[in-house]
Amino acid sequence: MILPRPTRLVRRHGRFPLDHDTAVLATPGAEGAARLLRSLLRPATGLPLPLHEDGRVVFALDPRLVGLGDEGYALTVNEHAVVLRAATRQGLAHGVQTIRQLVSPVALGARPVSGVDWALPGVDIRDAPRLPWRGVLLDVARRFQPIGVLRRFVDLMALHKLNVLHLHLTDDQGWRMPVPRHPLLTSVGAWRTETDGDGVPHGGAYTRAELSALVAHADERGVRIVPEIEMPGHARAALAAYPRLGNFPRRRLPVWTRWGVSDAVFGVDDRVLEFCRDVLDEVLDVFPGRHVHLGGDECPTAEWESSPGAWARVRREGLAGPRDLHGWFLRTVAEHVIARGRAPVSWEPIGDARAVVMPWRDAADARSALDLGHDVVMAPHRSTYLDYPQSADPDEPAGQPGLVVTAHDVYHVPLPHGVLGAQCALWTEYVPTAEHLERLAYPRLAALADSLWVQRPSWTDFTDRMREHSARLTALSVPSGPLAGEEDD
Ligand code: TNX
Repeated sequence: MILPRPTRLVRRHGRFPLDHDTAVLATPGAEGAARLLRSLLRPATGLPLPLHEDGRVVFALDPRLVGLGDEGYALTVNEHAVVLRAATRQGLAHGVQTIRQLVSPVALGARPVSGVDWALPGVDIRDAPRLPWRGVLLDVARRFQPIGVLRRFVDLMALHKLNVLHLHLTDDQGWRMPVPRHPLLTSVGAWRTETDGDGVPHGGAYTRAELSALVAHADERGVRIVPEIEMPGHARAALAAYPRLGNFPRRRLPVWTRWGVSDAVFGVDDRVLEFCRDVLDEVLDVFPGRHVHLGGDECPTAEWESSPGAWARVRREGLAGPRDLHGWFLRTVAEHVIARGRAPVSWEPIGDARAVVMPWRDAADARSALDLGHDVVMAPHRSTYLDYPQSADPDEPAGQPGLVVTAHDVYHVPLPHGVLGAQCALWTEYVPTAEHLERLAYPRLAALADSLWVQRPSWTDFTDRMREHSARLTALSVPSGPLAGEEDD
């Protein structure tokens, strides 16, 4: 049983044997998908799957294939051949994951297994997602994760045909992306002396080469990365590196060692805007995707209220008061992103600048954002925040207190008509290890993936699929949590 459930799947007679003689034929542009399948199956099966013009596993990139959208694919398996066709490389990448799921679950493991029949069952599949934005936020600012953890995170997303990794790269507690013109962002801003009084220093940053390689790795798997640089709040790591970016330039602040929302926010003079443009230019360079997230959440205005520089800006821009500086700041920076041909994303609507908005407080906020003409990606915390525990079981690892978000809650994330999709968020204040991260992510991300992909989501159908899918997660050593939730729809 494939997860997410394919749009249309018909079983056919016959099986296609995958063995040491099986070769792959790829049309121009489809070689990447062929390579991907080989690298995914190789560790457990040992099958060489070489490229050969007589290959009977056929990968075809065919831009004239219509009716399957940007991400769809068509797959036929019978006793003679496997034929995967798609109009885009992303469609092929999703098809590869389906082929992988048609093989025995042990094929997903990292170590060689013998004595297993790797044959594929005969099928006829036409498949395409219901919604185009099926995402996950990963907060690497609160806890730095080595790049290998991110690669594996992308691999697991791809298995579920999730297609957007929203990388939360900066926050009060750390800055993870190097910007050559502002080297202290990572030499200072990536490090904090301790967290919550534990006395243990924490930090780390990626290199540009690592991030570029991650972009390419994700792209081969049909996943795009939306980088987020937080502004004007959640900016204390940047202020620790460059105090002049703050409202009180002579004040020295360390990278924050507590959780919560720091009062220290960006100042509003021209040098700060110039800095933000520099940072974003580097971000646009490293991350070629259309969307760039500007943050924009939880920005206390107390500092602006008491800063003469902020009042000067209020007068210069003809604003009603310091509270309006938040919208002004984001609008100004968003214009820069738009001028570079990209699309800004933010947690709140940015005035009249068209943006992708992610309502996170309440699903009802989506309606007003849609009415204002924004694109909307649902991120309401009650159904998508994976830092909350996924069951009330006392053995459940600790998370953000206050709420339980079950797989059932995620599956039923509200999707008002007209939204682009939804995403889950893995904030990491309460997530100390990479293992804990995966434990929180699954099976809830599988629930999100199925709910956004299939045309008519059904919780019962999903849980049936999940029983088989768990064997795949086990083969991949994913320490997944309980499938908690209601028993029916
Ligand atoms: C709210 S939602 C945040 C994050 C925290 C999270 C903790 C949003 C845009 N901001 O900064 O990590 O809650 O659950």
